[in-house]
Amino acid sequence: MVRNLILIKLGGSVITFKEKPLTANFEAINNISRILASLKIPLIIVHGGGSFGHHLSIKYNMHTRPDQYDPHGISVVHESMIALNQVIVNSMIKVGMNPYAIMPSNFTLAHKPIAKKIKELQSIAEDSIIPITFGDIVHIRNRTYSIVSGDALMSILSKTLRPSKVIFTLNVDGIYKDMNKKEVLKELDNINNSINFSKVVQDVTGGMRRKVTEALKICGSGMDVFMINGLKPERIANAITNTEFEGTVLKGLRSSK
Ligand code: IP8
Repeated sequence: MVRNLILIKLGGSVITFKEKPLTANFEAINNISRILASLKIPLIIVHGGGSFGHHLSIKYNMHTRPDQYDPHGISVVHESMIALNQVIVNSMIKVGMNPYAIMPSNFTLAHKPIAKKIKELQSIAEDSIIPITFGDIVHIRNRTYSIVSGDALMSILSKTLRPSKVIFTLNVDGIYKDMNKKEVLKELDNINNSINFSKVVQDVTGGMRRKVTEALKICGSGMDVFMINGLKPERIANAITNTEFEGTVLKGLRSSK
């Protein structure tokens, strides 16, 4: 485990207005930047697509399944993610952080990790620079492309780097035990070495389902995963500094030895 390395995903529903195409939530981004700037610890950031990448992926009918998609669609989806990344990078620079944008094609090949490149991200993070990457459309092989989600990148990075905390930010307070009562599960533990996934996800959205799937993969490798409302960023700081916070912790599977 890398001491003090924190891996954070900024969810698309936090950093953009999902129902408004190509519209960043500047206020939310700036609030997160201010909070993260106050934490002097090695960070790696991943962000989602929200109303940038997702909006255009739908328009050009592009998915995670590798296919020969419309070349123009490939270009504009990729560009939209760079545009959103720039908004976040500039917000962070303004508050004195040192973000360094890195495309997933730099450290993955057909969705598989390039361990040497990923370890390089760790060295960068230990040097007061913050690697910031994002879900993207990536080349697979023979003219085929596919969307790699920021959630999948969280799994890929966690497996190689084993950060001390893995945090997903959402636009809700955590994983709900009861959707109607908006009752948040504080902790999801592994029962008999497996987390009761079906019980957890039946009331949540597809987006949340994917997030929880990736989070469970990370838990399966022994790391705790935090699900926190990114619109209340002081909770992120509290989770990082081991102060009481509102959100859900998915407990990593520990070996029984
Ligand atoms: O929002 C999706 O990343 P996600 C990126 O983390 C694109 O699923 C290009 C749609």
